[in-house]
Amino acid sequence: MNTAAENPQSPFHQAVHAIISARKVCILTGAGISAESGIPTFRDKQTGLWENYRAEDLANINAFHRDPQLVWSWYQWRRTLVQDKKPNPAHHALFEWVQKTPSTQSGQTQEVVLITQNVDDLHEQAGSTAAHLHGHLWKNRCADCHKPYEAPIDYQSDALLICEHCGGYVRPDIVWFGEMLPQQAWQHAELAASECDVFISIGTSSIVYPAAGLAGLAKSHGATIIEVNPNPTNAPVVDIQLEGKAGDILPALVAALNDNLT
Ligand code: BV8
Ligand code: ZN
Repeated sequence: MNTAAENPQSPFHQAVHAIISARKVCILTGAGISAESGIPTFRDKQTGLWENYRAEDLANINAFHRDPQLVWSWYQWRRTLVQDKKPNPAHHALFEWVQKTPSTQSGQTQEVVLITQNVDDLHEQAGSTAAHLHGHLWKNRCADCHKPYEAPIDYQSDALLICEHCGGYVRPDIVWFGEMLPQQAWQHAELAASECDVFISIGTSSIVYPAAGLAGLAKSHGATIIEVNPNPTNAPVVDIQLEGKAGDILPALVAALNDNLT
């Protein structure tokens, strides 16, 4: 019996065909690509101390101004959760794809741009370079003068840290709800989405803007939109739905590409 991967009409084959003929590919990842590494996704129910809080209610500047200790403790807790987590086969497959500087069927070098909404560093641990639209869980800066805070931090401690330059509180260098995205990363993402022939959305519920608007931007410029998610968003913008876990689909996809891309 034909499995999905063998059936030439399957979404998997359609995706491979679209990618091997694409000169430019833009990949956007969300929390779902890190799920198989053991990092809860952004909308997973929180656990323990934090089960009565919604991430959106803590990841915003008003919450930090209202109760800096609560928000800082939440990030310190998340850091203890994430610090021992490692990349999974999906992260490694993306690195392998880009690292092999693939060329298309017509022999042109294929350009692959990786954009992430995630604040973990699992793409970097796997060797990839990713543009971070929402910042970095491991970086900190002053909430007032915005100077980076680079002293080592004990993630087990909840003690609020004070900026040596202005006495302000130290906060994670992360984009909170209601805050602008880092200009350089956002412009890089907009350019990559508007120029690509194929846009692949991996492990995101496509709820948070402006990142969730990138697929529509790519589509408006003629790109084919592929989604990798075990729970399809069924967004009208998606052309090819690859229903499944990133850790299963990405290695199979890159293996199929390797057969077609030199
Ligand atoms: C902005 C850092 C301009 C925090 C994050 C009022 C005022 C201002 C703006 C707004 C407003 N009202 C609405 C907005 C826009 C707002 C927004 O979009 N809100 C949503 C809730 C509607 N956006 C903003 O505020 C942005 N800024 O607009 O600035 C501005 C500024 C001022 C005034 C006006 C305009 C800033 C958004 C950034 C927020 N920060 N993260 C932190 O991490 O602590 S966003 C947060 O959500 C995470 O970064 C996460 O990456 C992101 C998206 O979530 P997902 O990655 O999609 O994760 P999720 O859990 O939702 O889904 C996981 C998916 O994986 C699921 O689909 C699941 O099925 C799938 N999955 C599970 N397992 C697997 C899998 N997939 C594959 N394989 C698996 N194994
Ligand atoms: Zn300061």
